[in-house]
Amino acid sequence: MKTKITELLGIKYPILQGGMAWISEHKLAAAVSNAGGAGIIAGSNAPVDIIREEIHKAKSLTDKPFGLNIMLMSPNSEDLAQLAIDEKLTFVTTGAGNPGKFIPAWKDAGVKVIPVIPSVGLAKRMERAGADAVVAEGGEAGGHIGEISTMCLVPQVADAVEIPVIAAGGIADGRGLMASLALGAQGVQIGTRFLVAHECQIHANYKKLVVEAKDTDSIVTGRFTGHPVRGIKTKFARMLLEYERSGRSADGFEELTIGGLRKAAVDGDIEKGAFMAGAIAGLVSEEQSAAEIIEEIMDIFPK
Ligand code: TUI
Repeated sequence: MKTKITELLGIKYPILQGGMAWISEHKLAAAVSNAGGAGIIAGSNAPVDIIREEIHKAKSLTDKPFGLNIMLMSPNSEDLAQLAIDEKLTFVTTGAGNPGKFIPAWKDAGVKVIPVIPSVGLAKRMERAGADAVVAEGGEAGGHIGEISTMCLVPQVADAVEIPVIAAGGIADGRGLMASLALGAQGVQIGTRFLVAHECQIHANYKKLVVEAKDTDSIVTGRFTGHPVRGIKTKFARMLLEYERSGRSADGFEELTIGGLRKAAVDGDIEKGAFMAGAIAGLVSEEQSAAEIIEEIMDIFPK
């Protein structure tokens, strides 16, 4: 399948794997890239040396293009921005902020820039700053999210910018890809379904929660902090919702949730983990290899 995104990144299928902090490591990224999509290593909060090693390991597993996700709220973002240049990566995606100040250096180095954005205004700003494409991420996505649903965001962003748009949030199968293309996107970014890929090295408890989730098992916590996060509705997540409804302080809330994603992904801690996942988790019902996932997504398109 050829779209502006397959052309831009030199990939077979217009499917990016979400750059998920604490989750998207070299093994998953390389498997997705080998299967014809675009794998992404998440920079997370990790020291730059660890991420350099992750990139080297991915390069040992694939000769296909893959990218680096930089979470702009994290203190290592400057170092990671340089790392993408030093490692001559095909592309970077950015989240949770404005990557404008890094874009000229990436462009000079030939690193393609794909900011993740939750609104039309930011998409336009990123296009003016020189972005090569944007990921328009709707509020159905897992993790830190914006307010607008994917169905409403994607066509508005597609109308507002000339650069290609990648849809994200609530997409897990071929129907989601087809719908995204109908909305004006040139590709999709998928996170939740890749959580349960065999090559994804998160704790088994995390995968089990995603596989067993039904449609109503996804909730958003922390709206009152200004950093809403979507994840699986565990007992802990329900407690957080009660906390925010009780009118207690945002500082106390942050203290409760700090390190929650690590606790989920690494320790599988059901009691205190933040099992971030998208609203489409209910559709994800089996663990498969990254290649099986991608082949299944592409299955509904004529060969
Ligand atoms: O970044 C994400 N999703 C994430 S980051 C993350 S790590 C985390 N851990 C604990 C608490 C909170 C986060 C988990 N999930 N998605 C991309 C995304 N970017 N969603 C929303 C945005 C965004 C928000 C504001 C992008 C730009 C932006 O700009 C603000 C400005 O004007 O600078």
